Amino acid sequence: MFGKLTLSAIPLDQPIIMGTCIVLILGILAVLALITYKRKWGWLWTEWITTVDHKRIGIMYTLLALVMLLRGFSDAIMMRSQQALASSNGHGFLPPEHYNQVFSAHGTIMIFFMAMPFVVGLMNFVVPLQIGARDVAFPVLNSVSFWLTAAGALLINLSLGIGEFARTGWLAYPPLSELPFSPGVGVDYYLWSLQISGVGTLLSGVNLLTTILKLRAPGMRMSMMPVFTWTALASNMLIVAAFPILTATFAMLLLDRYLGTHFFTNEGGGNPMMYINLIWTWGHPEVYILILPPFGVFSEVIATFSRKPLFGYRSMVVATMVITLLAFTTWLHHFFTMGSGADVNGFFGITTMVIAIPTGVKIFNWLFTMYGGRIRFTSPVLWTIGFMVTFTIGGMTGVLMAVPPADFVLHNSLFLVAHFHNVIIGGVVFGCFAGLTYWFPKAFGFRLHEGLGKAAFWCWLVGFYLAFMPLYILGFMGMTRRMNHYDDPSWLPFLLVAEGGAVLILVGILLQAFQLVWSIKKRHALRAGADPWDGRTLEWSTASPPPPYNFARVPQVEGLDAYWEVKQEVVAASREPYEAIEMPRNSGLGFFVSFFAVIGGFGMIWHIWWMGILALVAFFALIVWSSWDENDEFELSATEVTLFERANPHAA
Ligand code: HEM
Ligand SMILES: [Cu+2]
Repeated sequence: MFGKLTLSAIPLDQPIIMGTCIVLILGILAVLALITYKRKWGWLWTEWITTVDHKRIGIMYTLLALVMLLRGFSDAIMMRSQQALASSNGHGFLPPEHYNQVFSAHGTIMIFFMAMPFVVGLMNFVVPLQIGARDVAFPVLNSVSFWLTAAGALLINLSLGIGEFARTGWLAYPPLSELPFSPGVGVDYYLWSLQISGVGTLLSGVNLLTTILKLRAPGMRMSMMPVFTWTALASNMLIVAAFPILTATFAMLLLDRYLGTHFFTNEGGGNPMMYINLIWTWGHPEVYILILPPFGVFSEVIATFSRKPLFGYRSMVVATMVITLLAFTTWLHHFFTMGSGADVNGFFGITTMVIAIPTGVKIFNWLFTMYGGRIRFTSPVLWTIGFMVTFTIGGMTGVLMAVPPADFVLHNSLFLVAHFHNVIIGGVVFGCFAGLTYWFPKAFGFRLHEGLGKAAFWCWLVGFYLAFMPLYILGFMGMTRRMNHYDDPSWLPFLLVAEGGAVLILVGILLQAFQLVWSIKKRHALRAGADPWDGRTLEWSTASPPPPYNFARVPQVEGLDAYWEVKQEVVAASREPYEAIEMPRNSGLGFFVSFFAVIGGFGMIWHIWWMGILALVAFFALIVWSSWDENDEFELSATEVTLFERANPHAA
């Protein structure tokens, strides 16, 4: 009846896990009680859960990312503390099988449920506003995408209290992830959660791609698109091309585990290296899916706060597109040690180094934009400068590892761990924070407190260098990654410094949490108008927060930096009366579909076949049934539009 699920699935003997679970359950109950007490259920349902408004969906993605950042960071600080304690005779507080789950959980959650939702959330919120559109191309599908991502996040986090996390690292390499070596439910949690959220990501990619190609305001040729929109276009092209590979690869591993096929086994004609080739054919493009939109954020931030058009717009666009193409030609640099021979390794080493050229072009463009500009050193600018320095160091260590003989020495060492955190924190995370502080006033109508934001930035920056520079040295000293215990006492001082860095990052995160609470409390004093930064692109031409329809009159675009041009010209406001606007209706489809996805995934993970199959049938039935729903739009009357526009004056 309940498959493999018994009471012993709950790790009652593990005080750390049980303590965490109790705190989490109490926290969730408190939130639910508060919502009930304040009678906010109806509001939550109509304004958020069933919304199809791209801005609200973007905000929910970002919120999910911030919550998952806390989870991923808790794992990180546990690992840092373990390694600070587990030298020579010390054994730390995490036994090996638990440590393996912690690094797997950290990597998986940070990439799939922190970085991805953050980037997708920013794109969702900003892109339609930047191109002068009223929403994305398929608003209901957008909500389905978000809820599938949330479903994946929920499912994988259930493994904390029911069952276990995979111990196979963030990419679950076979043969370790095959049934004989990982008989528990950890890998199944991993696979089903990522399949569900992966479908969500793919659908969102299709949606944003269509939006950018089809819904640009009249007059906005592709050569007039803001750079963030260009990078979003590139990122979503990569999503559409790469995510099906991930889904197919995981599907094969699932078949191996559930039906005894031999795609990636060692025996029966299988080949584990096939998995590693496939997963990195997705995986290398994935790093560009994550980094290109932050490149776009930095471009917007630099242009705005230097009060200059971006230097080298065309070369920026070309560089972005070159990176997009090259992203698919470098996957083998993740396993030079496979033994494919000097020629193959040489080829992939060179393609990897070639990517440094368009990236360098971008760095110089940003520098030249700042050169001679009247720069305002706001916190988005600090994140950007922190990025330029940090990312350049990370990029150079990447080029170093693209040299196959060097990689043979550094492969799987802490040097690698330092390298990828160097680019992913210095690039993606800093970029997301820059974007968050930059567009926050647009989303909510008030700014985040600057002083607290700057303090958080400095904690993150200094904390990052303390936490990761020692790992480069440790890598050269021979310390491999994923170690629960070590016997070489000369490593300890470096690991202690790294622990200090992680604690400083923790202070940064706490400051950010405080910044959010404080800014909400002081929102009247921090109130921002439509255009708080003197922006250049269309999102700043509508009210903050924008009305559901974004633009009362669809803007007419005549060139690059569309809004900046308008501001220079002092155009007489149009006196034409407003017209009624067709709006998409709210939809519960995303929520219900994801509900069944969680139940279905849970059933499949625990081999509760009736539950898994029933829920998956319900999942598909709901999608098919909803496609007959034709009553999906309503009209917002001209009077309502006029009332809103009169109450919220803004330039265009
Ligand atoms: C915020 C501070 C962070 C700290 C202190 C930190 C620390 C660590 C540590 C100690 C490890 C394990 C190293 C080992 O193998 O021994 C690790 C692995 C990893 N981290 Fe982070 N990390 C942080 C942020 C991030 C972020 C933001 C991401 C991605 C967006 C990320 C992605 C990963 C991945 C993919 C792994 C590899 C997991 C594996 O071995 O399978 N980390 N991190
Ligand atoms: Cu790569």
